[in-house]
Amino acid sequence: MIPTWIRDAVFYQIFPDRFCNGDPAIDPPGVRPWGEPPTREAVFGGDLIGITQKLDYLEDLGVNALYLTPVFTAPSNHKYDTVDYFHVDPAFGGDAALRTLVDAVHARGMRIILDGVFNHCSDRHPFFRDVMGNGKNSNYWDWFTVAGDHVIQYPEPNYACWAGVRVMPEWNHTNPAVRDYLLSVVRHWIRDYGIDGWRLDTVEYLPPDFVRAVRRVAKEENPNVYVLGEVMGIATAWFKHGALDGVMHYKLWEALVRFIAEEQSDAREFAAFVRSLWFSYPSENGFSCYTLIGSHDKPRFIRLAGDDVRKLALAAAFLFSFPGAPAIYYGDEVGLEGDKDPDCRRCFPWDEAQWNRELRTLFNRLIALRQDHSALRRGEPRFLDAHGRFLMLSRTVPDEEIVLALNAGDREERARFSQAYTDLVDGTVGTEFTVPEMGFRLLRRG
Ligand SMILES: [Ca+2]
Repeated sequence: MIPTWIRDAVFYQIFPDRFCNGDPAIDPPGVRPWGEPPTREAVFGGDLIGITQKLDYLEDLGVNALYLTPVFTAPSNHKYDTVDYFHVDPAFGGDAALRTLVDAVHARGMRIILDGVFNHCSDRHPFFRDVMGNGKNSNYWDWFTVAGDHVIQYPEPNYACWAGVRVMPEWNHTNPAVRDYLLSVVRHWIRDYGIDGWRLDTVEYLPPDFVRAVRRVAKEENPNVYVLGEVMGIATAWFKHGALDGVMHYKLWEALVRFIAEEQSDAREFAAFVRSLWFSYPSENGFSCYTLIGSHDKPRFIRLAGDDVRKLALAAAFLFSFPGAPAIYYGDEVGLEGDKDPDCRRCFPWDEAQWNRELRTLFNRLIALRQDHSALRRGEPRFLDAHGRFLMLSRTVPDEEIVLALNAGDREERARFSQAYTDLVDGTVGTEFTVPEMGFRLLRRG
């Protein structure tokens, strides 16, 4: 039921308006200069043509799966307010640009998943417009939840809307016609465009049986499709009921922020929490989570870490040594800065002079090591040690064991073994290794 490719996936998350402007001719009105600090409303002209143009960059980095935040026609820069679920936004290049991108991604042996926003739409969606115009006489009246006999938007909306935001009316999922409509969207982009999965927005606000239906119809179209949920809390129930393959692992992200970025917990607390999290989920789901150190909804990790690049490197080392498909939020690999939304959605700096080269090299190396060693992708995780700010995490498959020795403290530590291990980077062999302050080693048994 869960596609096996997810165990070998390394994701790259793209916010399309901010990654690359491949075609300025289709820019929306009012585009701001590339690299200017983003505001809530600013548009920068990034598009899917730009992503296709940068596939060499992504392949060189080593990622093999893309997650795009919403691409369907919508008025905002983030496009979580869909107007037309069956067409890609013209400013992103329209349907043709998505087809070209999907085909180009597949030609490189890579995958691509899209963002499905099925909790709500835009108040400019034609069905909601119809309700606004015709009230109870609208054919779509019971597609939404309106208190009264006509829509009121000001001063307060009288209909269910996302987080009380009037421009995002919520679908009435108790109406079977609504479900059929949204499920036809799920099918369309798999069947007609060959996308490899859906990331489902705000899953915790959707009826669980609807989420289960999304997963079911997605797999009917293609059993190899990946169904990922945005779940901020503990995801056990979603897995128990077969509603999702994996979740965006925000609980692991929180633990990394507390232990490494903010130094609010020690290695023992971190390891205990991560271990209990691991055992809370069925192992096949744990291996299929999307593990992250950044997203469009959180301040950049480097900012949370007080701009200490070494902390970002340690978090990345842990992520790439832990089960789940590790994800890079565009720009994290070159040290792109950013505070909470909208600042965490800055334009990708294509001027290489602005890149942190060491960081970029580190991400390259971590991806390559993960792809070279199946233990890092498929091995069972086990903490061998966790004290102070030092931990050792083992990953084991039948013919290989790899140990991450991670030192998030300001004193040198030692990793000791009863038999010989080999450092995967510098080739040193021994039974005892120094691990520098704010540093790590990846060691293979034998
Ligand atoms: Ca453009």
